[in-house]
Amino acid sequence: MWHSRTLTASLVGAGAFLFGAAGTAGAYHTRFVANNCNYAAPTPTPYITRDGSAAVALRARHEGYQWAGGCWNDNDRDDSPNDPTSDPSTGGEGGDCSGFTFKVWRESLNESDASFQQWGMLRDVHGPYTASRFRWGHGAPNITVSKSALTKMDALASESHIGMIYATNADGTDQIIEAKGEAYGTNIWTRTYRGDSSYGGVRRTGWSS
Ligand SMILES: [Ca+2]
Ligand SMILES: [Ca+2]
Repeated sequence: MWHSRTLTASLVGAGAFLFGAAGTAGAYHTRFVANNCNYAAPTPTPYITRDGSAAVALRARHEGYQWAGGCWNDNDRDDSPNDPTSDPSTGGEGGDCSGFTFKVWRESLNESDASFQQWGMLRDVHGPYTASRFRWGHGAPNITVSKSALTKMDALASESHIGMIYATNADGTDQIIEAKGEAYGTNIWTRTYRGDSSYGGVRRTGWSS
């Protein structure tokens, strides 16, 4: 979701820098990424299942949210709470909605490459897709699909958000696993995105099962 806010972020970031230069800002920084994350190359994986992908996603449950981020641990707590939501450079724990989806779907940084790439939990990577770009099926691995055809670990995406389907409830709502926001972190919530016309169905192609 960060792309559409890049200009705003730049302006706010510039302001934060000036403020920081005065020596009074920056106390919120946990330096989570700097202290915990890495830039290791991904491991190509020829076989990927929806259940396996759900297990990968569950490791991020109860972890933090970081705008434009993509690095988390598995201690079931947000290690970087209360970061300013307007600042994409706080270096906190967690993915944002699209970074989380990118990593769980094991996508490549190369948008024309549909292969599966396993990124470590502590690998700081967001990937090239915003929620909006997922929404419209951008990138070789991604397609749009009818919402009625969606199944486990497919996604519902809007111009500003994306979440993956962990399970579907009897009443037609979905249990969505998503990186929701700074105040919420990453978790599973029952959502009505499927019935919301601003959301479309999105699928990562190539699953083994
Ligand atoms: Ca954590
Ligand atoms: Ca945070």
